[in-house]
Amino acid sequence: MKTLINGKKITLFILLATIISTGLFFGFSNSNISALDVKILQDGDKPAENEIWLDKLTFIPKMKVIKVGTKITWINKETAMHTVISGAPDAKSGLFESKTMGEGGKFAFTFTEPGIIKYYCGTHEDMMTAIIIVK
Ligand SMILES: [Cu+2]
Repeated sequence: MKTLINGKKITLFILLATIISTGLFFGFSNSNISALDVKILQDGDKPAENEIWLDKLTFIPKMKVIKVGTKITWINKETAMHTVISGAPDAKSGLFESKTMGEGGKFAFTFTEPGIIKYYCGTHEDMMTAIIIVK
């Protein structure tokens, strides 16, 4: 009888531990991984170290920190036509400007100075972000 009670207690402890750890795991996931990241992981496909994808009308990753001398390659992963232009829609900076890219189109630029470089898509001007270049 005593053994049975101990057995039930152990089972209950394991059950509670499982529920708590599962809750922590999913709670952690939900607060730190956006729906977009989850989609990328499910696809089993994500940008390489120095790639930025143009997909679902956004840049992936949206923000990136790189070192001076890094060559970034933007790749259009969808059928929508995109461009990559330095600056902002009302103020091109002139540092770089791609041609219009269809699906699979690529554009590369090597950042040689530290700073924060804003860039956007000329065909979807709400697609706008920045890249941070550090020494
Ligand atoms: Cu675009």
